[in-house]
Amino acid sequence: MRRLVIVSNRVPNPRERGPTAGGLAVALRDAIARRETLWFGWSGATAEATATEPAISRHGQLTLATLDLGREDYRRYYQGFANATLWPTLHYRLGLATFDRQDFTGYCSVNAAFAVALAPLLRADDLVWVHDFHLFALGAELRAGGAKQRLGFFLHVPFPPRALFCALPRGAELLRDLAAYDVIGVQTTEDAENLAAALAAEGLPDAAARVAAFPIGIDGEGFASLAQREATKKEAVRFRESLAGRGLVIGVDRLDYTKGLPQRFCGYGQLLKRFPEHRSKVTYLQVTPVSRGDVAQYRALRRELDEWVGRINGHYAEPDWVPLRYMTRAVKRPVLAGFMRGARAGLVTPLRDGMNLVAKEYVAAQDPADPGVLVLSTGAGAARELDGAVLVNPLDPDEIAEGLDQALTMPKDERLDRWGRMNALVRDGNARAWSKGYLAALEG
Ligand code: ADQ
Repeated sequence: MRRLVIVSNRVPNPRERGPTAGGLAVALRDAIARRETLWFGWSGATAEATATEPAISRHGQLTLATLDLGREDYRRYYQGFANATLWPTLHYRLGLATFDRQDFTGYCSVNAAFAVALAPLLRADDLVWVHDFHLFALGAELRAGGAKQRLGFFLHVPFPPRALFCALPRGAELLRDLAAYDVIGVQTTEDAENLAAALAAEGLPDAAARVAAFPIGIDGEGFASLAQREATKKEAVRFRESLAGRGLVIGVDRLDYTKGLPQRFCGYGQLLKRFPEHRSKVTYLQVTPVSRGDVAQYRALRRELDEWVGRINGHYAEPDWVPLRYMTRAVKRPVLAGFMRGARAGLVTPLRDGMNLVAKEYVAAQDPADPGVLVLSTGAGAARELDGAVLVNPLDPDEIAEGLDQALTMPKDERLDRWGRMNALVRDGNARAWSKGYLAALEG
């Protein structure tokens, strides 16, 4: 079996195995377990200058090769072009994108530095799988250095319509870089159509033909047994008791402006206003650890959410009832899994999301005998697959309120029917099927 080379912005910490590992590490676990793998990327540490020699560590069949980033490169490539330019643009938020030519130069030079450091580690028959928007240019840099291996790319976030992407300065250059890859994977057919149209319009019809959708999945069975186990543990029991028999609505997201949190909080406020029968009968727990706290837009979002929480609780709380429990500290994934199982509704309303794994995790976590209802944004890639969800437009707080009301009052027969359809999909379209399907395409 050919060796797999994974390249991503961050390389996971090898100590974080099992339920604490990040999304990508979980999604790729099966692929890694089956064959010899080299995982290359940023160490997560910064230094005076970007390293030229990777640090190598071996863990059985898996070898990790990591580079420290120079502080200026970190600022230009990571905080700058990747997070402040590409992230908002790819999520259809052109108005939030900033462009700085030096950031773009920093982005290109880190992609080039990755290629130079990776090239000597490659074997002739390696399969190279590059992940996400931080590394659009890596394939072209590897080709420029003479790489002949099969090179694959997978974009975890959405790809917007061509006119939107091409409004980005240097957007055309990034499309030409993408053409270096043999397989160009995205999450949904909508993303695939958008990206193929952009490549074709750039005069790259062959690259357009290499674009395909590979919707990412989770380890549904693993998450289901985790949730079942955790629901009986001390933390989940104490939490359940604190609800005093009230129905639970749960939201789990990174603090990010793509996740639609102000609209979601407003929607919950509308539920309490327009459907007063739910007052004192329901509790909404939102777990949202702060991410990218050093970016101004994220600090502003945090303030906005603090205000929403104060407004809703100030207006509706009773001495013995807090309508919205909001946490910006991280809660461990296993504990969250146990909480999800006890929730009558999972509220997942990103404005745009490549897939959204929380939606699939919520489905997997449910008790098959008495499942809750997923209220899901039409802007999440997961909405293309999870047709048993109550779908809502995440920009319309009233629609969110109506969706929540529908979820909280849904008869058991309907809940069972909707959940059964979604659960079959989550189990079959799992992480293993995703990596297997992608690698089969990459092997050609
Ligand atoms: P993310 O934007 O990080 O991922 P998502 O897919 O929802 O979004 O979550 C990834 C993982 O992080 C999930 O396993 C989830 O449980 C965990 N997580 C999220 N919030 C958490 C919290 N508060 N506490 C603990 N764990 C939390 C990007 C894209 C997505 C795409 C994934 C995978 O933006 O659209 O689905 O990659 O391709």
